[in-house]
Amino acid sequence: MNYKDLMKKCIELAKLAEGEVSPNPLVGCVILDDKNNIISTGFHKKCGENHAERDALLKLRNGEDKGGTLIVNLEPCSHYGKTPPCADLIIERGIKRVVIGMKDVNPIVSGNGIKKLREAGIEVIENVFEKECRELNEIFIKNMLKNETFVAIKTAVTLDGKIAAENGSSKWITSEAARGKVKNLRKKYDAILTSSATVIADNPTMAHKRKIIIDRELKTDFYNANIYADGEKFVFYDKNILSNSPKMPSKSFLNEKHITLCPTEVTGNKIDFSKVLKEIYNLGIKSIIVEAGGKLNGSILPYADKIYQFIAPKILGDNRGLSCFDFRHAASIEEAEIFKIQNIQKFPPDILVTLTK
Ligand code: AOF
Ligand code: ZN
Repeated sequence: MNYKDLMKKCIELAKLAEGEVSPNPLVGCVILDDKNNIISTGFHKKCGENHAERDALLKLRNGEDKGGTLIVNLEPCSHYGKTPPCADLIIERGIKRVVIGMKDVNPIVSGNGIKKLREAGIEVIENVFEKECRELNEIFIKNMLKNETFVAIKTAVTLDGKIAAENGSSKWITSEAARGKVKNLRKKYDAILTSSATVIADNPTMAHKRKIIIDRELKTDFYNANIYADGEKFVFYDKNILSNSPKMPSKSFLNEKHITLCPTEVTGNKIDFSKVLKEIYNLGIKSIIVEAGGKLNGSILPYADKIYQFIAPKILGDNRGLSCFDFRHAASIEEAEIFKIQNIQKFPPDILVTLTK
């Protein structure tokens, strides 16, 4: 039996909860009866709620699934966490075969779920459609293996790589279809990160439940800028700015507007992004999407796991326009940063090139 299409279905189910499960993985599950008919599906809907396997199994009456096959994109868990182990329920229900997309990278589980199932006499088929399953949970994998926040950068550029003309105008380089896709991408990430330069130049709203603003000198207008209108805000600024400086808003104002000030290290006018990213991880923000100008994009590029580059078929043809990664003078092509193209999609008349490290 070819389980690839059913694994694809697990991925589709898992994606229904995109943006809802952090810090947990995205997981979907399909159950077949002993004649290989689909009798149930499920997915993990929210951190703290039932895992995908439990969700799918509990929709069935005990006995209905006896002798059946369970397909799931992540190894079933073996631990008592917020819910009891899925492996135990699978064994209890008399499932005879479990098909898994990838081994769990969570050290508490990692292989123990598979072992438990095999010891109970269940046939386990591993690594089906593995590359796609790993891609689905790239954030979870980075969090678990490195204890670091996953960093994606989004840019919208002309064919000649400019994010704005010399006068700063950038509305709009890409089409409405492309900008609609950006709204969808944002949902996958725990927070949007931007810079004071972008807030001041474009006054964007960047609708999201959490926003991070890099504002070294506290130059943004906390009272009027659109970015502060909704959501939870974290502002990283130079820790040397005194708490009694006139730029510092009052504690009660900050509370009322859901703004948290995060003092951070600055060396020679430059924010230390490795420190900022650690602080972001410690705040419980497991993934970010960066939407900013060339300077910030360039500074954070060494930490980027992914780039979403929207490209419009427009040519500025002017070397004074603003570049999307503007952080150095590169004298030769040997100095280029190299990424891999993961995917190319059309959002007419533009394209989206998705790149990874
Ligand atoms: C999920 N959903 O469908 C599966 C998970 O905090 P807990 O108790 O929900 O446990 C989370 C861990 O369970 C998670 O890190 C992963 O290792 C494992 N499997 N988690 O959230 C699921 N199957
Ligand atoms: Zn589980």
